[in-house]
Amino acid sequence: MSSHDHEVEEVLPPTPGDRVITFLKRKDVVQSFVLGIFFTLVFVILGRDFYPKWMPTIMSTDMKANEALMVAFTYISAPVCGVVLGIATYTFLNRHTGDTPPEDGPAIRTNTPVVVVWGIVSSLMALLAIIWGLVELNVGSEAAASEARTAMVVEVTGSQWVWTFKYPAQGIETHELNLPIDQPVIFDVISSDVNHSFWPVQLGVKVDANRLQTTVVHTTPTKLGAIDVKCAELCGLYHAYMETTGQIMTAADFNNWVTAQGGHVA
Ligand SMILES: [Cu+2]
Repeated sequence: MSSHDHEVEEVLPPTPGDRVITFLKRKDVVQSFVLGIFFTLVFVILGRDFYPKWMPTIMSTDMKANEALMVAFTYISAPVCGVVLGIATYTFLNRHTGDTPPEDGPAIRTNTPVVVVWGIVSSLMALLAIIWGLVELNVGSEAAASEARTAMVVEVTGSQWVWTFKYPAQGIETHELNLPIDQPVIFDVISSDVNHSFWPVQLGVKVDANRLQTTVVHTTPTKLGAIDVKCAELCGLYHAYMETTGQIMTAADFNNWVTAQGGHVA
């Protein structure tokens, strides 16, 4: 390179566009990016095909909605996890190469384009989550309003450390939560002592059980089989053991069970 060429280079400072192109051509940046895309795809595949398999069985429309939400949020977060893991992996694989690390670019906090882009992107993500949540809430309460007349009521009482289920229309009280399939159900939830949280896992609903204040949650079981009922609010020494089971049954089986408990078919 002649001294003349050298002078010309120094006279023209790199434009922001040049700096971006130089940055994107860097070997470490390209390789981290490729690794980032690889890990993003891994998370997308895990989120679509594997995570749902590890969830509790879907036995209501609420649980189905929970699954859809989890899958969507996995997709949204996949590029973030992918890029971070890509950079970490590149760094790990090249830790012994002895290269001098490239000089730092401008700090992120003073880099206006980065701040603006990231501000907008993260706001849109937060907005999506809020709107999604509000729509789901609204769908749930509309469905509840239309089902209120036909719904079966179960009065749920949490107490240290046992769940009690009272079926007022059937006149029975038990500690196992049996429900007929495809029958809307309203849970009136209350506590007789400290705060608990009523969580019939496979039905995809969870609500606080407070003293003196009934909280209401509704769902419709859509699949036959066993369910787990847990307490999801730390409530004392045996909180971890405050769990029971139940069955989603056919209407006929449910009526037989009610009769066997000494109740009457509603
Ligand atoms: Cu508890």
